[in-house]
Amino acid sequence: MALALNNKATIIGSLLALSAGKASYSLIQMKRDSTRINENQEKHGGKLVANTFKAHGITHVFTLTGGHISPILVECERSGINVIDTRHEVTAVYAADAMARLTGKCGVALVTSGPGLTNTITAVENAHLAESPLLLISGAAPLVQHNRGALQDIDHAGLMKTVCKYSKKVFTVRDIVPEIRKAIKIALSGVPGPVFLEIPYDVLYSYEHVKQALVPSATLSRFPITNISLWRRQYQLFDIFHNAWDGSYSYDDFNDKYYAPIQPDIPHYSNCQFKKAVNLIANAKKPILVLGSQVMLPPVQPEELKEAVLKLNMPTFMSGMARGLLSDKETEQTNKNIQFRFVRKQALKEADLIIIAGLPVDFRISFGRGFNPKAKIIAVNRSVDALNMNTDIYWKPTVKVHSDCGIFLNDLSKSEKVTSREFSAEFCANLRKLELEEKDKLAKKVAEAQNVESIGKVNPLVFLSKLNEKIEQARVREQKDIIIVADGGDFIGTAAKFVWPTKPLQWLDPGLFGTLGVGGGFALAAKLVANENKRNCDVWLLYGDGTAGYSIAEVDTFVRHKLQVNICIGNDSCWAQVCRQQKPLFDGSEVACPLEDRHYEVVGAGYGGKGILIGSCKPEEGETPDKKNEETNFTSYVIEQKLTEFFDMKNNFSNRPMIMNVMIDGGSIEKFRKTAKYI
Ligand SMILES: Cc1ncc(C[n+]2csc(CCOP(=O)(O)OP(=O)(O)O)c2C)c(N)n1
Ligand SMILES: [Mg+2]
Repeated sequence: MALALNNKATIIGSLLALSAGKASYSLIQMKRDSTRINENQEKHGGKLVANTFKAHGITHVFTLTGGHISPILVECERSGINVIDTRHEVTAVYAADAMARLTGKCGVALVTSGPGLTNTITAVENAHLAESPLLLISGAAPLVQHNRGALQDIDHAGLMKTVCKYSKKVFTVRDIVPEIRKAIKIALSGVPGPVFLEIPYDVLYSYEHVKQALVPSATLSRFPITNISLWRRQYQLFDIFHNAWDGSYSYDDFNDKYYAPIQPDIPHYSNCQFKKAVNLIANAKKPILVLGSQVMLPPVQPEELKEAVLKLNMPTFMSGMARGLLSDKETEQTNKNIQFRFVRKQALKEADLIIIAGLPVDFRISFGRGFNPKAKIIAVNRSVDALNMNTDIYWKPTVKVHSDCGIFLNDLSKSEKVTSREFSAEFCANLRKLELEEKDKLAKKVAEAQNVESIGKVNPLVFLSKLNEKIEQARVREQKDIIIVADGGDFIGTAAKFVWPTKPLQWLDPGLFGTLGVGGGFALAAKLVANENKRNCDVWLLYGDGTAGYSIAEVDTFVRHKLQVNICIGNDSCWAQVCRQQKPLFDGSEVACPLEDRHYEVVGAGYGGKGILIGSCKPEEGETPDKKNEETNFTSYVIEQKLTEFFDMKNNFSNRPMIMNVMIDGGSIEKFRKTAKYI
C-alpha cells in the first residue's frame, strides 16, 4: 500500500516537475548535466571521506565492516589512516569516544547500515552524556532503492537524532565533504558530543558501479506514462552525481582547502564574570576547587592547566577525566600538595568558596545537596544547562561562568589578585589531616585482611593493594605511563580506591551513563594512542566478571592489532553491585544476580591472549577439581608470586593481551563497600 502510494506520488511529482517551468531539475538540464558525469569514472565518495579525515588530522578510524561502507574503509587504508576493525560496533564507538578524550580530536567510527548502526546506540549515548566529540558514519541502502524493500533500509538519521548533537543524511556526492566538515565542527563546538552522518550506498560508490548495479538501462516503453518511474530513477542518479567532480577542488590531494577543518566555536567568559570571580576568590579564606572531565578539553593543554591549578593553590578535587591532573609526588615535592581524594564531602561542607569547573552538579556530587549553604559558588561550564542544573533545589551559583573551563582557570591563575590572596592554613591542614586518616583507614583494612586466612579465594583488598604496588614499581622503575580503564561494579569501585593515575588522561571510565561494557573499546583506543605517541605505556583494563562478558571478544582485536592490554578480572561469580543493593531491600532476593565460576583466562587464551588464573574456580561437571588451588591460602606472599608470574609473562609477550582471572572473595568486597563512606 505504502509502495503504491509512493509510486503514485512519484508519478505525480515527476509530472509536476516536468510540467513546471521552474522545476528544480528538468529533463533538459539533466541532459546537459549528464555531460559533466564521466560514465567511466572510477572516482567515488569514499575517497572524499578519507581526504576530509586526513585534512582533520584523523589517524585512526574504528569499524566493524559491511559492504555499504567499503569505499570509505578502502580509501582510509590507502591514505595511511589506521583502520581498526573490532568485534562489535559498540566497541568501535567506545574506542572513537576514548580516542577523542585522549587526543582532544574528534573520534571517528564507521559502521554499516541497519544493525551495524543500531548496535552502536548505547555507546553513542555514552559519548553524548560524557560530552565526548565523535563522528559516526553509517552506510545506508541506495537512494534509488528507497522504500523498495532494499536490505537494511531504515531511517538512520531519524533514529540517531535523540542521541546526537547533529544527525543528517547525505543525499549527493557534492555534499559529502561539506557535511563532514560541518559535522566535525559541531562535534567539537560548545558542549562537545557525538554527531552522525548517514551516507547511502549510491552516494559512496562510483557512478559507473552504481549505474550498472542499480540503474540498469531499460527499454523505453511506447507509453510515456510508464517511463516516468524510470526517468525518476535516472534523475535521482544524475542528481546524486551532479557537480560531484566539477574540478573546483582536487580529488587526490587532501591538502586542498576544500577539505580543511572549520574552527569550532568555544564559549568564552565575559569580563564581568571574570571580575566577579576574581573578587570572590580574593576574599575567600577557605576556597576549594572541584574539577570534572570538561576541564581537559582543548585548547588548553593538560600541562598548562596543571600549572594553572597549581598557581590557584587551593584544595583540589578531581573526577572523571581530570583524575591524575596533579600527582601527589610532584605536588609534595613543590610543597604544594593540593590534591585531595577522600574528603570532598567534608570540604564541600566547610568551604567558604566552591569553584566547580567542568562538572555538572548531578548525582556524582549528590546534586549539590552537601554544599555549604553559606558558601559562595563559582560554577564554570561550557553548558548553560549544567550551570542551572538543580539550582532550583539544592544550590545556587553566585557567578555562572559560561566558558571553556581550561581557558577560564588559566586566565584566573594569571591574576595577581587571585594568586596573592591569603587563605586559611588551618582549613587546609584540617582537610589534610582528615585525608590522611581516610588513607590510614584503608591501609588498616588491608592489614586486617592480610591476617585473615584466604583459602581458595583471593582477598580483593589485599590483591588490589598488591596490584597497585606492582603497577607503581613498573611506573617508577621502567618510567612507564599507566592508563587505567575501569569497567564494572563493586570490584571497580573498590579498585578506584587503590589504583590512582598520576598523570592527566590516564584514567578512563564510562562517566554519567554508568555504562558497563566500555572496557574493550576504551582500552583499544588507549593503547593505540600510546603507541602512536611512541610512549612506554601499559594499559590496564580492570573488569568485573559480569562486565567482562560484554567485550572480552575484543581480546581478538588486541591480538590482531598486536596490542598488549593487561586485563584483570575481579571474579566474584556475581553481578555483585546490584545484588548488594537488592538483597536488603527485597527480603534477601538475589534474583538475576548470581553468575558461575568461569575460566575467563581460558576464554581470553582462546582469542589468542595469554591468561592465568589466580584462586580456585569450581570445576565443571566431569572435570577434576583443582585441589592445589582449592587448598592454597592466598596470602599476600602467594598473591605477590602470582603477580610476578603475570608480570614476567607480560614482559615476554610484549604484543599480546594478557588476562588475569582473579577468583575473589565477594563477601569481603560487600563488607568493604557497605562500610566505605565515600563511594
Ligand atoms: C549496560 C549496563 N547494564 C546493567 C547495568 C547495571 N549494573 C550496574 S553494576 C552491575 C553489576 C556489575 O557486575 P560485575 O561486573 O560482575 O561487577 P561486580 O559488581 O560484581 O564487582 C550491573 C549489572 C549497567 N550499569 N550497565
Ligand atoms: Mg562480579
